Amino acid sequence: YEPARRTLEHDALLRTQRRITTVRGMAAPTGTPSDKPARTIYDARHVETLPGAKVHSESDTPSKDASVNRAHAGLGATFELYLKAYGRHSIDDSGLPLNATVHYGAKYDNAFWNGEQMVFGDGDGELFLDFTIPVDVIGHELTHGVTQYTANLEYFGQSGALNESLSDVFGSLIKQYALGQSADQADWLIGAGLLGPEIHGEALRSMKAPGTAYDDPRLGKDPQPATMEDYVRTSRDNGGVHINSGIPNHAFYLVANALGGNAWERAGKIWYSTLTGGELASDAQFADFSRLTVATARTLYGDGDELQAVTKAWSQVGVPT
Ligand code: ASN
Ligand code: ZN
Repeated sequence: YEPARRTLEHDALLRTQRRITTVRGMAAPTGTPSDKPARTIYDARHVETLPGAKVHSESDTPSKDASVNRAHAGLGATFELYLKAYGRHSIDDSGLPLNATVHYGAKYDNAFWNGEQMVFGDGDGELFLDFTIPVDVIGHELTHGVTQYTANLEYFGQSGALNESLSDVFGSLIKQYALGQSADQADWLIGAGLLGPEIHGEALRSMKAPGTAYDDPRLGKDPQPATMEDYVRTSRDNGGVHINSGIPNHAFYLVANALGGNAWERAGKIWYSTLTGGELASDAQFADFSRLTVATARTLYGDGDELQAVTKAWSQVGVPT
């Protein structure tokens, strides 16, 4: 479970397309983007061709296919958190239509954002179930789109782990917002309900207790560190982007837990503003990100509990500010 679907070529192509758009001075989308999502679901029918057959539109009644309905709902929950909590209109803040393909490939053990759309495998039924099941996984993948349109964090090393962590943070907040859970009520897990029935584990990752999400002969043990003391140096997984994300994940959890109440409010706003504020470089390291969250907390809330919570959290995970 450590795929890398987004190719450098693909990202370069997207950048080129954006640059051409800018150079030509094409008109920015005019008018106010809609406060409703525009969702379309496709079915790959167990092959790896995208997007597959269109099977569901925004205004359609529910499908007979539970994967289609879960994908539709998850895209909606993601659109809703970004709009209601942060005033963002879809992934690009300009009302980008949200497309998703379900039943991608045969027993495909992953979900991903390919730079343009969401893709969900059915899982093999043993290690993983259908990837449309956890709403936080849907939010995680779509947040890769938000990051692509904003800080565009390079998917390698610490900037890659920050990219992964931001997807976990907002994936979890999407679930918390949808369930109306405060920080102390949330499970702080990513992918609860995704592991097969025989697997010894509860989720893919834990933000509250990184490294404890699963321990199973088939999957191994959750490799995530919670602090810099246990930072993993590896060339696998783009330099451990899904591993070291445990450190900034835990920092966010500590901030939200210290502040209490709804995590998408103060803690989430600090993280969202840091991601989208234009000061986060695409090659940002953990300490660049931590310092920006501190500056953002001060800008948004002054010298108070929020600033203290953010500073203390980074210190607890061993990242300087
Ligand atoms: N599910 C993986 C992720 O979002 C797929 C990938 O893009 N590496 O991190
Ligand atoms: Zn990811």
